[in-house]
Amino acid sequence: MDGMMTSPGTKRSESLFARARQVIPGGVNSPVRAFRSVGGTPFFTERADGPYLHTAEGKQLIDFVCTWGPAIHGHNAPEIRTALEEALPRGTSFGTPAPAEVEMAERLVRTVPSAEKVRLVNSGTEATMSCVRLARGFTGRDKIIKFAGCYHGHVDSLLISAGSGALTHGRPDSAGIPESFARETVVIDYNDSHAFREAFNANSGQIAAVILEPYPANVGLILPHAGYLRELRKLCDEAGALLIFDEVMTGFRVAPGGVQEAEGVQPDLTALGKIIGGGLPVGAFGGRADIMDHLAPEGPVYQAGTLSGNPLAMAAGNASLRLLEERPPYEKLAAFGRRVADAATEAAREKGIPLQVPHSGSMFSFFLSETPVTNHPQAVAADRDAFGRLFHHALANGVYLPPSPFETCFISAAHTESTIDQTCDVLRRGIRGL
Ligand code: HOZ
Repeated sequence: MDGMMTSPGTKRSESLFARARQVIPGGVNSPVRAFRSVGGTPFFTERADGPYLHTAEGKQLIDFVCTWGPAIHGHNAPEIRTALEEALPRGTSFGTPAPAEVEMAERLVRTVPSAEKVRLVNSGTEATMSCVRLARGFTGRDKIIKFAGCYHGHVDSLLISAGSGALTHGRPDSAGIPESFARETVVIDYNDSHAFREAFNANSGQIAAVILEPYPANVGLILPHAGYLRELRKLCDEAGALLIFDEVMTGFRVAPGGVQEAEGVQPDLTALGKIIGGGLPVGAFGGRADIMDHLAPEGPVYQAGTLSGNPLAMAAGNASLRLLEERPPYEKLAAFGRRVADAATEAAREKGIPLQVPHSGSMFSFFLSETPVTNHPQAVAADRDAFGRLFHHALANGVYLPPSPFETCFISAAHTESTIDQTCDVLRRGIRGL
């Protein structure tokens, strides 16, 4: 494949990036896209189809970012495109209730184990922000517990010790967040039950909610110790705090019902996004009916949105979820995930290179680390320069990994045996050359 897919030329992308930097801060509309963690100029994408991105230079890349998760059916899936084409002539926004949002809500309630009622929003950030406000309104308490390295979008009270772009750019605590807000957020390490108990003891009767990505996936991918999520559930119940799962990345990804289905642990509230929009901007949050009914107009917690339940977004999202029901890709995705992880791990073992490849279904990441990574301090201690070299080797050979070790790779149903074989081959050679 080296001969066929040499390193993407960057001339047009460089010129676009130079123009972008004049008018967009950092030249990007979301920081990780700037490639600061791995170096170099980001390529621009002209179009995307199936498992491939096609760059502004006309190069084809096997894509393991999958638009940061949503593209579980691959890019430009015909069924989603058709649904959009059918919806478009009926109008782009109504500002009234519409049938497709009921279909979406029913589908979410049917599939996500803990969701008795849901509300639709426009992004994962809105979903987590609304969960936190609702939890505070419901419990009458102010403090929340979050986990270092977990990223819940750019919500003020959650952008503290955050993962994803915040971590990539070395600023896990964003400027612009008042100290008084930050004081309401208690941060602890994931997978540490002792720290969790201590946090509750130190803030007795004050914790409204505990929010986490049940599989943290914005710090690389981290998996829970056996029984850990169950223990969080139990301690939340004892303390009268709500448990919020941010399943924006894992919902409909690790299983249709997300981690809560896979692990059999039910939160009180769940934030969703990405896959449920089929590539259009959608988020949702849902949970126990008695909690959700605290939302306006039923209750005192205000939340609203002009474009919430947008008919085009609902059309794409319903088509995406319908496809998952009709042709569940989960077994195939998990088999592909295992193959990539095994190929990389084996190549590293042969050469004595310290590498961990945590994976769950179609999600995986790379930590250049001697020992398994179970929390944020271990993730940031892994060798980031080596990750950057692996990233650039892959890119030069036609494989696009996320441009930061603090993100997660995704596989889509449009990936084929042959694209996975090519990827394993590229990774083996990249790892041997580290
Ligand atoms: N930070 C998000 C992924 N973990 C989105 C990144 C992007 O869209 O650039």
